[in-house]
Amino acid sequence: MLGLYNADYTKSGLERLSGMVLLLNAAFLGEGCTVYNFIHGERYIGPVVSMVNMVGPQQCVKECLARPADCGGVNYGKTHFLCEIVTDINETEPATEYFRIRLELVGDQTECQSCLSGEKCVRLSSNQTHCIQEGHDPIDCTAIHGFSSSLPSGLYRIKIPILGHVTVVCEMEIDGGGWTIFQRRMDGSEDFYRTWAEYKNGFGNLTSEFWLGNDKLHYLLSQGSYEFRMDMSDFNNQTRYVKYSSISVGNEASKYVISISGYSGNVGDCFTSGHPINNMKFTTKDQDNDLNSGNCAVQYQTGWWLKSCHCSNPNGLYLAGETSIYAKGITYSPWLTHYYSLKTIQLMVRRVV
Ligand SMILES: [Ca+2]
Repeated sequence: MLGLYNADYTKSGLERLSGMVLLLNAAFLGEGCTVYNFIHGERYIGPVVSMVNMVGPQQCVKECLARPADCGGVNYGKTHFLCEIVTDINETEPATEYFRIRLELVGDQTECQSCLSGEKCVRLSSNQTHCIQEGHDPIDCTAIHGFSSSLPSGLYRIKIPILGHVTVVCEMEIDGGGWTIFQRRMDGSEDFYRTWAEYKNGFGNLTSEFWLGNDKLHYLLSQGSYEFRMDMSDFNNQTRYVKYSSISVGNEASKYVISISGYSGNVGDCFTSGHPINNMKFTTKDQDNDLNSGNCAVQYQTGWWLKSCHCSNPNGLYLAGETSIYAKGITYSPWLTHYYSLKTIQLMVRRVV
């Protein structure tokens, strides 16, 4: 069984986002557990016995597992997707663009021995295992939160219709937890002025800024009744949120038409009044489905459910605070007008059970 976690996971607010929990292959037969600790901003001095370019951290860990004799840990270079296999892990050095992964064999299988035949033993965090019936993979973060309400925020693997296994970011603390995050802005590291195909499939980095993808969102929400919440902050670290008791998103043939209702929150409603997104289709720079004579996505450098055009622009440009540029930033006009681009914004859904 594999499990990845970050032991330093007690921070609050958006600081947590840099310390992600990653559960790799969250379903393994119980043969004892190797736990992987991510330490950001550091690398092992080595020696490095092998370097592999252009692979993800998951593949990097697999490379390590494939050579147990000489892999003591791995360095992962985020900029160039560089995987370094190292033998000696006694010495480390600061390295901004890296994280190192320490492998640690834990447990003696006793927790897993309680699983019945036909069940999988799944390690969901550093200290908890759960028995899951075959064919009962978690369908969203609400299900994972249901296994244990003490599970931390971070990356988890879920299984949704048609698309199968998908890695998602779960928010396990805000408003009771159990939220599946489908969009996040935090530092301007990602370009959100993207094409239809890119919004369809998703883009970005799950540990920082990303759009999960319209197909994934559609199939995720097709599994039940979901509520929606958006959290935002400005550069004075003030926060606001809005919440809607119901959200659904159609398939690509419908142009991902969104249905949203049941507003609450501590700032004015943007999604069911003003320029409501309710019943709107998704529009990108290369596919105009809005109600404006032009293309609102082009006009406001975004991709979103646009009417003619918007009250809030979560996927707008990262303009970082006050700006003279009207409504192209990450704006939420009832709060800070269309001349202020927010510091962070996060959109998420939770199944109503
Ligand atoms: Ca139009």
